[in-house]
Amino acid sequence: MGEKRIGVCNLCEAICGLELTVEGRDVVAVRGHAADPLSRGHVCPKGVAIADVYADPDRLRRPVRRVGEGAGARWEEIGWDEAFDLVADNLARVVREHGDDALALYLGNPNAHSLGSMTHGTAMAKSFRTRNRYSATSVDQLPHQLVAHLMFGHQLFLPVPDIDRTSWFLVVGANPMASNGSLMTVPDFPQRVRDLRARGGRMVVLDPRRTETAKVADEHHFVRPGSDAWVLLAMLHVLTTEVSPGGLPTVPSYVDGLGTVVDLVADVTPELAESMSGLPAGEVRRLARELLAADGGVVYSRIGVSAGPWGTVCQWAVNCLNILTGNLDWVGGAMFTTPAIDAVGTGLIGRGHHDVWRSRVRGLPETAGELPVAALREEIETPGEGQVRALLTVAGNPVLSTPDGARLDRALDGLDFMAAVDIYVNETTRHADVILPPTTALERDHYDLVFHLLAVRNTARFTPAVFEKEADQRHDWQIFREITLRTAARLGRRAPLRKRLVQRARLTASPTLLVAGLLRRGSSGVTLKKLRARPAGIDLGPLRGGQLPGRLPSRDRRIDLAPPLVVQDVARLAAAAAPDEGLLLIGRRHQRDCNSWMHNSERLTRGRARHQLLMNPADLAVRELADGARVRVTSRTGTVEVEVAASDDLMPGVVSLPHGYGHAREGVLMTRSREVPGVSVNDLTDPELLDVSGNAALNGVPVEVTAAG
Ligand SMILES: Nc1nc2c(c(=O)[nH]1)N[C@H]1C(S)=C(S)[C@@H](COP(=O)(O)OP(=O)(O)OC[C@H]3O[C@@H](n4cnc5c(=O)[nH]c(N)nc54)[C@H](O)[C@@H]3O)O[C@H]1N2
Ligand SMILES: Nc1nc2c(c(=O)[nH]1)N[C@H]1C(S)=C(S)[C@@H](COP(=O)(O)OP(=O)(O)OC[C@H]3O[C@@H](n4cnc5c(=O)[nH]c(N)nc54)[C@H](O)[C@@H]3O)O[C@H]1N2
Ligand code: SF4
Ligand SMILES: [Mo]
Repeated sequence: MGEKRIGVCNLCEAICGLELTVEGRDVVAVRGHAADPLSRGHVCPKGVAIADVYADPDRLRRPVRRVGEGAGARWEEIGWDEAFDLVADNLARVVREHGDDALALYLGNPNAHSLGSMTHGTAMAKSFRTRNRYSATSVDQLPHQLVAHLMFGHQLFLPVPDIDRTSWFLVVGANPMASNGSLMTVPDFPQRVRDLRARGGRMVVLDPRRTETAKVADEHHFVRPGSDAWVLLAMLHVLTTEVSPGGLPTVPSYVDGLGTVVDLVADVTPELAESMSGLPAGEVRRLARELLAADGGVVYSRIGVSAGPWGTVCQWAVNCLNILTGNLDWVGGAMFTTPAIDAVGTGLIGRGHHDVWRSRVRGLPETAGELPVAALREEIETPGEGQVRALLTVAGNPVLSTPDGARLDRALDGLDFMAAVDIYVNETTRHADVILPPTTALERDHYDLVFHLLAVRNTARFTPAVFEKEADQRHDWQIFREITLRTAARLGRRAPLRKRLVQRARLTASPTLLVAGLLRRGSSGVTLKKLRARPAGIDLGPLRGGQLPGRLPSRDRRIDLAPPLVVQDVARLAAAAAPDEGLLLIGRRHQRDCNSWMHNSERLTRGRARHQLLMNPADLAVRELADGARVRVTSRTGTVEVEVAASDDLMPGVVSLPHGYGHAREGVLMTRSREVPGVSVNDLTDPELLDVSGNAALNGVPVEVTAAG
């Protein structure tokens, strides 16, 4: 029969509540938790596969150390104490011999999904005084954060589409039917869209591919990759010059810089947008007018745009569109959550900053203390003062997830020392000297410090570990604590006694204890005790409008529509040539993929292959290529060979590969993953193609496709 336990899925931003059936230490069934006020019983195939991660025989449970080099290398289990010392000794040695910046840190996506990473991982990162801090942020949402910092005064004060009440929803460069939403925690997107349409609302999608989301929308329009900026600016043009001739749209009194916006978009006509994007000028005009007329409308854009050449301009334009049409902080528009733990308001996460220093080799600006990960490879390879000689990765796989991963792969061999906090020997961690594996989702307590902040409804939920960890396992926060304290001790870094005691206390307190304290600091009335009594979660109601300007994090409580950085980049855009006439490569996600790491699950990888290069039949025909043929795809940085699949869903001139594939590499110890066909799209992406924020432009990469062999 089994026993029922409540769990939570940490595999995407939807944070679904789970109901697990367990027998002893085995999970025998996983279902959505119907009583959960946010996810309402939703679960996707990945949520069920969370049991596969827990049970995976390939998953590391004890530290391992690499013995030998190259093909002859093997992994030897070692004790925790020995592993911690090995890491601390080597990190401290490199810092002592070569300085603070010789140590680099890369934080991957699952950190955002672990409470222990949020509470203790950030403390560890701060304790390293290196400028070489990198994360998946700069291949993902960096433009969103930079724009929020510049316009609202805090990098994580991010408006969320009020999908449950909107009547007009424009989705640009996102595919929530597959991704389940991003910077929009929206469990059960399919049902919420059905509800939207049932109440007479409309969803419109702009995407170079007719995606799963496009197929359930009222309208879908193709746009050339990398051209959204012209479309969004032209919509602003319509609002500022065509809809209100002679006058200006009205904006709230706490908004500055409208005149600059009007000037910036004066020449970006819908006709210009059409020539750049392929979207007819008449449609651009209609979309702008529909947004203005909607009773609660919202523009939402995500990684198809933020990981493109004009990510920052696009995210800025999206905010401007929502503000100029009266939809920011308004029911049915782009709204701000009021979470029980307000990581923004309490200062738990800093406001952010930009360009306070630059990377050593290419002079790329930092944002909020991080450098663009597209610069990591050159910082390892280029000799000189400040060269990276040691790397610590935490829950990341930059060899598959960052541009020109193939070259980074080779560069990692040149490090003096590499350590990883990770649960697998993957394409990246295979280069490590030592890997320290933490417990996984079902073995640790969880309260979501990140995604309640970005959710379409205000809720709070604490989920105790489903299984007690085994005695010889460690939680990630315990690993971070040991690395921090032992490395600092070896470096003889002695902060003033008071500071040291506070730091030690903070590192020693469990994440759960810290959550209890943070809840007490909030004004929601939610306590850890109440959450323990109601494990499904506590509903705090729909998003609230009319919170501005009171809640604006900017020091003057005003919104800046014209940050100089954006103004300059719009000028650069105005001078840019039309997009390349050749083929442009974009990425995609599938419902049963999870970035680069769930391919070890049998239930997620059986069935029809989905790794192929998708290409419009007309583009195949002119190259005399057959559907299913093996083709060679070449970009400035690399070449891969892969099967091609004909698809009418692709805009002519555009090809698409999913990211997170390409596991068949020497030394990867993931039995099933290695058999999954496919190549890494990031062997084709280009670290020179960056948005002004430093985010990699992974979408819209010029490529050529020819017959293989
Ligand atoms: N071309 C292209 N590239 C992309 C993207 C794209 O759309 N196109 N998307 C980008 C985006 S949005 C992202 S977020 C990045 C992701 O890139 P990364 O964050 O670098 O990599 P992931 O694939 O998420 O791999 C995470 C690793 O963490 C490990 N792991 C899983 N759970 C845990 C845990 O609980 N603790 C620890 N310590 N380790 C764990 C897994 O073994 C896995 O190796 O990829 C980016 N790269
Ligand atoms: N199943 C699944 N879910 C996931 C993940 C996963 O790997 N698998 N990863 C998670 C992570 S880390 C993230 S960040 C989110 C991302 O969530 P989403 O942003 O929804 O990610 P994608 O599904 O990659 O959607 C990006 C879309 O942009 C389109 N696109 C590409 N280039 C352009 C362009 O120039 N203009 C426009 N308008 N569109 C363009 C692509 O065709 C694609 O449909 O998903 C999360 N959820
Ligand atoms: S939608 Fe996301 S959070 Fe929900 S079950 Fe699927 S992977 Fe997990
Ligand atoms: Mo991401």
